[in-house]
Amino acid sequence: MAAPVPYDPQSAADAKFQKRTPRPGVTTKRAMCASCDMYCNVVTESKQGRVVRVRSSDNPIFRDNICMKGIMAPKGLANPNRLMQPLKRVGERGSGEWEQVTWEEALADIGARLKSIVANHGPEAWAVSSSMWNAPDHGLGRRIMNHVGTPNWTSGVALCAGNTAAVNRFTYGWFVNGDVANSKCIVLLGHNPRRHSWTAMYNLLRQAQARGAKLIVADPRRSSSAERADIWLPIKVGSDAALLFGWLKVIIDEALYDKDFVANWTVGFEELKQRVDEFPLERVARLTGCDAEMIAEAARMYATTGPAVIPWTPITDMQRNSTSAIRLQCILRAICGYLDVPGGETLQGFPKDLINETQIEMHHVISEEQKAKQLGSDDHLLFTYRGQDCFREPTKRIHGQEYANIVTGCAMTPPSSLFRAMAGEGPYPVKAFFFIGNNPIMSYGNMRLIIKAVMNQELVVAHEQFMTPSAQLADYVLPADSWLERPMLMDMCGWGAVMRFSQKSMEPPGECRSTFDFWKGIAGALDRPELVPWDTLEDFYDYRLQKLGVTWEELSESTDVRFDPPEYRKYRKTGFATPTGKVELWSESLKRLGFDPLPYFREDPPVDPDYPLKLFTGVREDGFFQTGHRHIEEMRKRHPEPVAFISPGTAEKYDLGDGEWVEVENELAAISMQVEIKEAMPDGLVRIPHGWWKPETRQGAGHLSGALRYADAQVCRDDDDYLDREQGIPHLKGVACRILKAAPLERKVEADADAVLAK
Ligand SMILES: Nc1nc2c(c(=O)[nH]1)N[C@H]1C(S)=C(S)[C@@H](COP(=O)(O)OP(=O)(O)OC[C@H]3O[C@@H](n4cnc5c(=O)[nH]c(N)nc54)[C@H](O)[C@@H]3O)O[C@H]1N2
Ligand SMILES: Nc1nc2c(c(=O)[nH]1)N[C@H]1C(S)=C(S)[C@@H](COP(=O)(O)OP(=O)(O)OC[C@H]3O[C@@H](n4cnc5c(=O)[nH]c(N)nc54)[C@H](O)[C@@H]3O)O[C@H]1N2
Ligand code: SF4
Ligand SMILES: [Mo]
Repeated sequence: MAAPVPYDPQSAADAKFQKRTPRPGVTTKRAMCASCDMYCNVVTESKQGRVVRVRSSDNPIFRDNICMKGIMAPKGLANPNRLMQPLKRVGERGSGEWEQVTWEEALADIGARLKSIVANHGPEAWAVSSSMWNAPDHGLGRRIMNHVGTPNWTSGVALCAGNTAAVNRFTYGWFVNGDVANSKCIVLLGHNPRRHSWTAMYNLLRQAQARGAKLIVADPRRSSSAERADIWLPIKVGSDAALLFGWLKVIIDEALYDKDFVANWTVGFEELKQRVDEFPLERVARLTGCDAEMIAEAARMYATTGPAVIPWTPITDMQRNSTSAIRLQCILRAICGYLDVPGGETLQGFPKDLINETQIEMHHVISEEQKAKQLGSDDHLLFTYRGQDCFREPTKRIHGQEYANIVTGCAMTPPSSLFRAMAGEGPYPVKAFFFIGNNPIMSYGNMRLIIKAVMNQELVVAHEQFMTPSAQLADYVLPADSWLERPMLMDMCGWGAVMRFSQKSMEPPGECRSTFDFWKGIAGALDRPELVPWDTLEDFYDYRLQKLGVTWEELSESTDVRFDPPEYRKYRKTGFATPTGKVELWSESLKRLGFDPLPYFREDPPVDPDYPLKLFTGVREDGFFQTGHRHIEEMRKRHPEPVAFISPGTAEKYDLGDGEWVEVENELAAISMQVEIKEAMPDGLVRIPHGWWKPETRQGAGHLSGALRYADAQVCRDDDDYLDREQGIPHLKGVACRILKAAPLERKVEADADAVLAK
């Protein structure tokens, strides 16, 4: 989740709302679109109680932030596929047989069964997977889990921004928010915002380039950002960490770093220098496939055209070397003097006037003994409680609270460890699994293991808008409201010191309820109603805003965004929120946890002749958000089928034509897609799209509406070679595979699907 609003409170405060005069019979509301995790400020227009139009904000700083997914939201959410009633499974799990029940019946049964699981197996036998951008619960889920005593919470943020936040803390104690709007040089590692993908970020980048900022892009593909870049580094997939070592080599050898900052505010520069010396440019050129002189030129541009930013990128969140790749970005920012300066990488903290989400979560109430049981604490522990404990004291020292669950990624169970335990391969049994605003079987690595894990549960509960492949395996599917149908107060979970407001535009349809109501219901069903004492979301927001002495309603009527005044170089007064108070280039904390205290680079395993190609999952489609939106006809017209991109050279080598159906296969599974030959792709690389299923096709365990045929998560490996050591997240950028014409393998996919059904 990210919402890069310009870090420029003055312009936001001064922004004159040119509120348009509504047409007769039309009601307008200021809202935040949550059809993706960008959360653009928008305006909704309603007639007779229904939203009929979503348009961009009246606030000039957000004027251009609107994309087709946001525009299509009223239609997508009014789709006949929308879940309207609570459903209880009546046949076998995954049989697709349901009966309608009331919320009260569902909650009473869920509560009774959960209490019994907790009594018989311990609270840690209850796990939850949730993505706060889809289903913001403002920390209430964790609050209940912490009181019950289970640490086993995971999320899509494990592969997207939450893990980056957790890794950033190991260098300078917090997560940076790049001031793109005022930067002079921007580096995109893969990350490719477009008009319909991360629109607000795309607009910020375009504005920055228009006023002269340089753009450096590293991407194996000639992406649209690469085409606009001052320097494009056509990097080998998955080799970002090696590239950044090359940059450091140039910057240190040529003394382009900020000597005062390094001398006064860092520890471990000499040790870092030694490690960097292992990466002469010839080696880096071999590892990355890029020209050595071009690598050097990019490094010089980054170091000397400051202030520069390396905006957060999910590409380095999903690699075998993720922790090192992220640490190297942190180190570059620090030694080049870009931390906490205008146009650089701001360290903002929580919004000061708000009870923040970490405070709502109450991580101090779960006992140390229960925290120690968090799955993954013994191996891939970086974003678990045990890993993040290193920052309790320094965070208290600087931010006044011990815990900072930045982007909700700093007290998580690694997904791979969780799903193994749920499948019966862990240190203790997990018996109950809830997923809220998350499609878990398709959203991590090794989908078939996750299916096994879900099937192995005694209780599975989904809170969803649609009957996703994951929901098809639940015992209860409870219908969720949408961003049009609830008020929202977003802090950025510590990523930025900003509050953002979204008004409710219409009533939720049918029996759809908010995540707040879901957790309030669960608290009641567990006989702990006092944990969610507020009657409504608005009451809860009033509570969180009490320091300001205004109500949610008053505030949301007056503005859509509220920044804390920016402060720069705060570390000069307080130090950094690390154990040493400095930027830790060499990390004692990582060493104590059993990891390399410096970044390093694990090379790819040798090429297996059976799987000579490499695949990556990504390049988001304009019309969908992640695994969602496949039910919207207009969007499916744009992207009717899952498509694998390959280069003309690869097409020729394997005798494949445009539009031909193929199987992309590795040791885990085979998935079906159509080939699209793209000049922009390098030879040997296959792009597969994320999250494909077809809601119009057969539901239930054997098909899962096509997920068993198309979903990328089936070929995303989670064995040790393919997991980042420190975080345990899967490598989605460079997985060995082969491509075969469809005919013989079509049968294999069917056979595999049958095998899953038979289990
Ligand atoms: N294999 C693989 N795994 C990945 C990725 C990948 O490329 N490949 N990408 C990763 C990335 S970048 C991300 S961000 C994560 C995303 O992971 P998720 O957050 O799971 O994303 P979605 O697939 O969008 O699933 C969200 C679900 O929430 C539902 N939903 C939407 N709004 C609401 C709401 O208001 N309330 C409730 N209760 N439900 C709602 C939608 O119907 C949808 O089914 O996945 C990560 N996992
Ligand atoms: N329309 C739409 N917009 C979306 C989303 C969506 O589903 N639909 N999802 C949103 C979410 S949750 C996210 S996280 C973002 C993701 O959006 P981006 O960060 O832009 O990621 P991708 O589009 O997957 O890929 C971006 C680029 O990374 C390149 N790439 C692939 N592998 C590597 C590698 O190993 N190294 C480098 N340097 N580059 C590589 C690809 O060639 C591609 O050009 O998009 C957001 N925006
Ligand atoms: S980028 Fe599009 S879908 Fe995402 S929040 Fe903005 S308008 Fe909505
Ligand atoms: Mo993401």
